[in-house]
Amino acid sequence: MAATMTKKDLVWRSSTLFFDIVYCCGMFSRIRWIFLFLFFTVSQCWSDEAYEREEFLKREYSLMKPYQGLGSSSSSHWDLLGTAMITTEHVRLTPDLQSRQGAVWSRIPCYLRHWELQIHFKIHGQGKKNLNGDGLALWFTKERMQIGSVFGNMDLFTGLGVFVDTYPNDDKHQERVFPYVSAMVANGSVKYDHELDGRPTELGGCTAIVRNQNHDTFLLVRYVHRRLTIMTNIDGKQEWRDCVDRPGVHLPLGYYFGASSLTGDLSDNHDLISLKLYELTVPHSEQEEEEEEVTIPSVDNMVIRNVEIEDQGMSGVTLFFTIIFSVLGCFLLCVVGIVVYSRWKENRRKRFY
Ligand SMILES: [Ca+2]
Repeated sequence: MAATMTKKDLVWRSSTLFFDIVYCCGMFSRIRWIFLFLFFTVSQCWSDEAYEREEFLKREYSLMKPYQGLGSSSSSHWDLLGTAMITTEHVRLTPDLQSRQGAVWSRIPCYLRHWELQIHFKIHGQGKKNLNGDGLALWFTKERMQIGSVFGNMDLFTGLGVFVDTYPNDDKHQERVFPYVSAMVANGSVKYDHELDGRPTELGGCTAIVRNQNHDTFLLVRYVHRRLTIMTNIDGKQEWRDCVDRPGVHLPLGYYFGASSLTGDLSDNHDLISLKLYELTVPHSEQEEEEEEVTIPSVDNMVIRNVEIEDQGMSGVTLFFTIIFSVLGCFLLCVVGIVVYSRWKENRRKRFY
């Protein structure tokens, strides 16, 4: 936004100055039309370049310093939950202590079609590498203000979750380097699988060495024309790197933005410095006009299903007791059958004599 305004201002000021000079010199008529033609051509090129140039910060969905009245006042746009607390420098979702859960949730449902969320965060703590946990998550969901096991939020959520997972629970897959950023879209019937670090349901992801860094670390989540893009800026070089790029992601309007975090046996400070939401103005596509309103989150070419029920089936303990009770039942039926049969046989014999 700032970059565009500067360029356009510069062009406009230059044009005004140029008109004055040209007018003074009496050459106004022909040159004016040539100049106007050039000006509009250049402006058109800039506006076609990219939607970032037309972005607008939406303060009602953003969380920035100073965090005055956050959570407590009625005019605040955000609520705090669990261990989340405000300092002058950040909103600390969890301290570097075991078994803590904290979150911040936007109070206003978001009806923007195209948006970009930039997250400035810091994860740091005393624990050595892989002796820290569990990470933080960003949310765009139907539900809000629920404490739970998925990075401090409820399981079986409806919407989008973006996870900065700092602890590798699944030690069988050593090829993946943690911390790891991944995304998941769920429709209220899918569990996040902690033991597998969410692998069965992830849309994509990337390694992001974000812990105990001295420089600032950022994450970007962009949703434009049903395309979900996640980028990281974590090297202190002010460069965005691609992490997830997935078309065909259908998210309903009217969901809530949130951020949450959880510590278990292992811990970290999970600090949120800012959440900035930009509305992106993008060229309207005919395809978009034809599309029906999304009511249930979904992803093209991906079946969102209940992993727990379909994949695990009957557990070992359940199977053991089912067999035991079946055998006992059969035995009992046989005993009853034998008793009834011998009584009947005895009665029959008595009748004969
Ligand atoms: Ca994990």
